[in-house]
Amino acid sequence: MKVFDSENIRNIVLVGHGDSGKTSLASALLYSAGAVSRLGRVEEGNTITDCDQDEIERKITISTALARLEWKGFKVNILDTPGYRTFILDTKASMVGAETVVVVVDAVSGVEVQTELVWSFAEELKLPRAIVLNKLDRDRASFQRSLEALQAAFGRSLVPVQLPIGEESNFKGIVDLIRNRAYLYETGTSGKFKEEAVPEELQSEAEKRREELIEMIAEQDDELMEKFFESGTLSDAELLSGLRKGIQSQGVFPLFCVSSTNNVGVKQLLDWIVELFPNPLERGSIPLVDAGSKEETPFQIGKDGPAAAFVLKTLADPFTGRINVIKVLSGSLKSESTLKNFSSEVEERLGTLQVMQGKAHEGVPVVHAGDICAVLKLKGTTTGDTLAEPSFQGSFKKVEFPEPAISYAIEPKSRGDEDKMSHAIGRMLEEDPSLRFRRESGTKEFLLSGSGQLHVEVAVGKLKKKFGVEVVLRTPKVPYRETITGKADVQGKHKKQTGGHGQFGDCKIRLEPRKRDEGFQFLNEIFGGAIPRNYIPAVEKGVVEAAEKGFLAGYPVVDFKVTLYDGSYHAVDSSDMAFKIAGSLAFRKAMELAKPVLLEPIMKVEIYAPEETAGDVMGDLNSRRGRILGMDVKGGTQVIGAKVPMAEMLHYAPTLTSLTGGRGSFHMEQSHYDVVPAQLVERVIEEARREKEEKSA
Ligand SMILES: Nc1nc2c(ncn2[C@@H]2O[C@H](COP(=O)(O)OP(=O)(O)OP(=O)(O)O)[C@@H](O)[C@H]2O)c(=O)[nH]1
Ligand SMILES: [Mg+2]
Repeated sequence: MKVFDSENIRNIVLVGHGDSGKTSLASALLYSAGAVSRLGRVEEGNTITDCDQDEIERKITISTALARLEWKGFKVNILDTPGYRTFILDTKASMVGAETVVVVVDAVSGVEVQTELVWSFAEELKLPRAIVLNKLDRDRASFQRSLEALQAAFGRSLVPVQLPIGEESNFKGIVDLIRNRAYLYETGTSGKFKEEAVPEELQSEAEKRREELIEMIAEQDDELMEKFFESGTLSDAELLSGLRKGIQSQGVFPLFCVSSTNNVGVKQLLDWIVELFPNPLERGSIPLVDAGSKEETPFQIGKDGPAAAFVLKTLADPFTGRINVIKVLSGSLKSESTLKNFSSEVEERLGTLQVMQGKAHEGVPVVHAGDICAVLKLKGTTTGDTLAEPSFQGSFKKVEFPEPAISYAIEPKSRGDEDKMSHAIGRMLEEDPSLRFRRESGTKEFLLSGSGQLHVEVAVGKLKKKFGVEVVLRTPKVPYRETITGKADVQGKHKKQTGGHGQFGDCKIRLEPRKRDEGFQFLNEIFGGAIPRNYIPAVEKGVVEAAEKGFLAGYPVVDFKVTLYDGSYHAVDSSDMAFKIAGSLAFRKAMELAKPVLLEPIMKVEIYAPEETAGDVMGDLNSRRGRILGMDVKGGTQVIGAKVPMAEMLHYAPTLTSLTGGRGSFHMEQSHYDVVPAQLVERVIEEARREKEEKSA
């Protein structure tokens, strides 16, 4: 396997809305460069980058895959990411691996919701961007309309460097505005083309667009601007170097034209990827946390210095074991070397470094700064970790994952498999840090959370296929809580005289509400030893235990203050146990008087729906006790923000699907707790009682 120097490497990440053609473009790039012998198709399940069984079955990308090709002496690493919102966090995490973000846009639909989202990720990560306008061969594809929408969304620094020749099914080539030449492709998907002069009917359009491009490039640099004012144009060399710089400094976002499935325009795109896009050493600084001071300092990818690499992604392969995809950010990494994991503090011995082609991998002796490779079977290393020679003394900043939107209660099909299930889920979490698994203390259920129904379903499918654990998913119970709205002042006395040793504990407490989320507070105001000091923790424990058991419907009581201000004791009969019981008794008595209420979790929901269905979606939200917070239109999609009680959102996904004809999606996270309206309280209490009976039956 060939080894490439940092300067001869280009790392690109393909991002975009679901179905825009990222995987097909990766396939066309690989085929055009001769890295594979046929043009893989998503429909046929034979692309290099949709290599997982689930991806092949569903015909969508679920998890980022890495592939590579060689073009004119350069190595291009391609990260093909998911476009579906449900999996978009994987996309974001993969973006840090590239120096150029290639935003793939469907020429029929133009700017879509996820186009904007991935653009905002790239902005946040300060990454250079290029746009590939794909599917120009489709009916109703439009260069003009797509360009207008793109410039409206992302500004006029987004400039075409190519024009399509022929429309829709007649799309057969491109005019390259940089070289001022035309490239006409043969029909079929061979990728064979002829270079010609710009066709006459496109000359005036090409000239106008070329001038716009030159002007935009001149604007990037004072010297070029001066030159442009003097001579009214730029030389080819200035155009090229100016465009390179403009892309790198994120002042220019070039737009390319292709049809991935017809393999048109792809070879010119390859030319420009290696000629215009920045190499890894030209990447702006990335944050590095010093191992000693824990301070963040800017770090520049460099060939010198100790070897260091960042783990972009961890895959759990049932056959190969753990695969870590890493990017070398400093020095050169050699096969069979020993590195320190600066995140988990373990020492890792690397085997042979592997370069990836989708699922397949192949050994290499050394990998230089900026290149991406894989290492197999590391013990204690996962996504976001830093592996380095001990003298490196630092770790790169991890990508943070927000709380997932949807939770399901999960349990193994066969009882007693809890441990096996937890273990398998643990392995899966390594691979997918946007999944979460926890036990909800309020309801005692195991919850598996993901960014959407599909995400959790795919995870459950994997549990079965990869780890042989079958589970059932249920709608999770709503973790209601209880609190008080009034005050109470009571005495709790526990006195028992049975045979030998008696029991005696006596306490007086005040119970008062606290603000939402202020939690529990216990104040001891006993003076003069009415209760000896060593019994006071027992009173508190009694209160806490009673509060956990709830009062109205068995849900934990939260946000209250207890002040213990008096009591009495017995020299012989008092004990921790007696005072604990007294504390519990006092608490329950106080609850009766303190106007208890039920609290329910309220979700912050964001819904994406086609504009024409927005009315129905909002009507439905109203019937779910939802409060609309705001509305926004993004490229034909209505974005609705709302707060809705969790209890009303448990079966929302199928409703949204039917309201929007399958085109809607949503995202939600817990916002806060609010009082359950009086007319619904009885129902919740009743349900809780029934459940308790079922359990004890
Ligand atoms: N006509 C036409 N169809 C295309 C083109 N590129 C992709 N497609 C089709 O569009 C569909 C989606 O293509 P993919 O490559 O899977 O899209 P993707 O962006 O990778 O999708 P996700 O990974 O699910 O986000 C497939 O049916 C492709 O055959 C193109 O240039 N022209
Ligand atoms: Mg894909």
